[in-house]
Amino acid sequence: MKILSERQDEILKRERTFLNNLRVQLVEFGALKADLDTLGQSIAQLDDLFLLVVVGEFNSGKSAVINALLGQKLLKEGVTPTTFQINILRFGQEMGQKVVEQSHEIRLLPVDLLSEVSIVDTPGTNAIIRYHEELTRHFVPRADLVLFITSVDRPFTESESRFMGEIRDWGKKVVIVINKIDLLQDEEELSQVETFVRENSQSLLGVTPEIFPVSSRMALKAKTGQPELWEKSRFGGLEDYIKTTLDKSSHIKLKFQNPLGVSEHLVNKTIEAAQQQQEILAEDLALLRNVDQQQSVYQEDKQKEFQLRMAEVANIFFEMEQCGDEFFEERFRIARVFDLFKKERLREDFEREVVADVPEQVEQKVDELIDWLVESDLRQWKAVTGYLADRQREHKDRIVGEGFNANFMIDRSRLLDAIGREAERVINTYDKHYETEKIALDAQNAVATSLALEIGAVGLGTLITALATTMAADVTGILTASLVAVLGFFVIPASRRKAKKDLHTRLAELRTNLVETLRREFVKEVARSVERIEEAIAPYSRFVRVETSLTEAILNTLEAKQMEIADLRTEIESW
Ligand SMILES: Nc1nc2c(ncn2[C@@H]2O[C@H](COP(=O)(O)OP(=O)(O)OP(=O)(O)O)[C@@H](O)[C@H]2O)c(=O)[nH]1
Ligand SMILES: [Mg+2]
Repeated sequence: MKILSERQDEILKRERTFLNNLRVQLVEFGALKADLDTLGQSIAQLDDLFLLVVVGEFNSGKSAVINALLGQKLLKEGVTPTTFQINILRFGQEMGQKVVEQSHEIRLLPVDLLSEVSIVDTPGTNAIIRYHEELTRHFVPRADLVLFITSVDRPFTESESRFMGEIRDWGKKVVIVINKIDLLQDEEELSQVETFVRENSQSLLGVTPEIFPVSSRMALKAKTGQPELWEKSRFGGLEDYIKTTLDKSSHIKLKFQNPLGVSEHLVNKTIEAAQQQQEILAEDLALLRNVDQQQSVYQEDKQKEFQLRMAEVANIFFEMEQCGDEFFEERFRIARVFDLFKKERLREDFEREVVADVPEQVEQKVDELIDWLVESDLRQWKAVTGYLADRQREHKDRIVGEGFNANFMIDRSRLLDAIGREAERVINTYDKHYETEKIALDAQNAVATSLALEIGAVGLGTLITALATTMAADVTGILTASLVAVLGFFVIPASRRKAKKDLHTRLAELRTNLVETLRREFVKEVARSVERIEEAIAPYSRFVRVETSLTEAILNTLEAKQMEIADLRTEIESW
């Protein structure tokens, strides 16, 4: 017996595969349990594309009729109550069974017919009370056809007629099978039984149902090696009837389309959620780009500011140079030649007039620079934290539905919170004094090292004073030494020139060295500050990047599913 055409069968297989894959995908995407259940039900519906429910008194031969339909003795038959629970028979590549709840069991059997119709075998009507609820809720309402089995030896028992009344109330199509006709002597007896059953059921149902007298025992034998018994079993009529009742194209179409409608709804819902997520992520990405930009602007600003401040430092040195030139012009004169021998005095004068407060001025400039650097580092932290906090607030009130993007929203929120807390911690514990001291010390040590001076924690000013003083000693020293040797008119202008030149060279060296060293320190500091902020937001930016590509993949998958649904729909429409 075959109900579906080959094409329908193929579409059914495709649809089943599609639905099962979709379910796996939706589980992966974190779909809601309720949605998964709905999909599960619609898959089960497709698994039981047609549901044939077989009921009747115990021993009437329900299991035997099913065996005959399947063409194999797959169910246990017996003269005493044999079937103790509701068995739902479905197609399976391999035999198998699973208990679904306590009251019914799914048996998977590798019989072709079952891929088109699922059959429910039930315990005898006298034992049915226990399963009543289950049958009412699960099977009879979904049944496409109810086969009511009664047997010639005990036609239409009391419990059977009660149960038939219920089925009628469910509005189900009932077909009566009078089983075991092989037990009867002749046609006469058969027609007596038939009349009895017809009259009883008619008064019960209000209509005359289809009645099929059969011998399921003979039918099974006919299918398993004794084909000559087929006619006698009269089973063919029953099979034809089942086939034509179920094979209604429009009816099948509806059955095929229903799970697709459910799938489409779920896919669209998930796409919507994914798109929402994508929007949030796009904004997140924009924010991160903005922070990036802020960071580069911050770095550039620092560079510019540094150049300006260093130009001021350079200026101090130029002024000192001029001052030095004037000093030498003024002192290196014939008229004052004897003063030049007073080396100590000369040195002191140089210190007082030329070096003067240059070291303090330079130190102050550098201190200001460091203060400003520390201050703007803190400002940058606050700015970035501010962005993130705003971002967090923006979505905090958003109702984080359940399912799909709930986890995403929670993770994201948690990350932003963590960063917020970290930033807050940094800002609260930011010790400006300590930071400033540390940078100042670093800078000073760097300058000392680069000038090959062994001066500890004495401050940049002391350092420059020391250098300037050595310089003065040198200049005056050279001068007096040459004066002692050749005291003459020509020596003085030459010495003056040499003193000036020496001073210029030394000052240029000092200036370049100082500025270069400070620049290196400064660049390092700025980089450190940028890096610290970047490190703090790294988990968030990683999350945003990963989620962005994940969401895109999900959307691609779901869009492919939409196409597949449309495709299956067209196929079903056009068969
Ligand atoms: N002679 C004859 N015996 C049959 C026929 N069909 C079933 N039987 C026998 O009747 C007995 C009951 O058959 P089952 O198929 O177990 O009946 P059931 O309705 O499933 O019974 P429960 O599961 O106990 O409710 C078994 O011994 C079968 O071999 C038939 O067509 N002719
Ligand atoms: Mg049985």
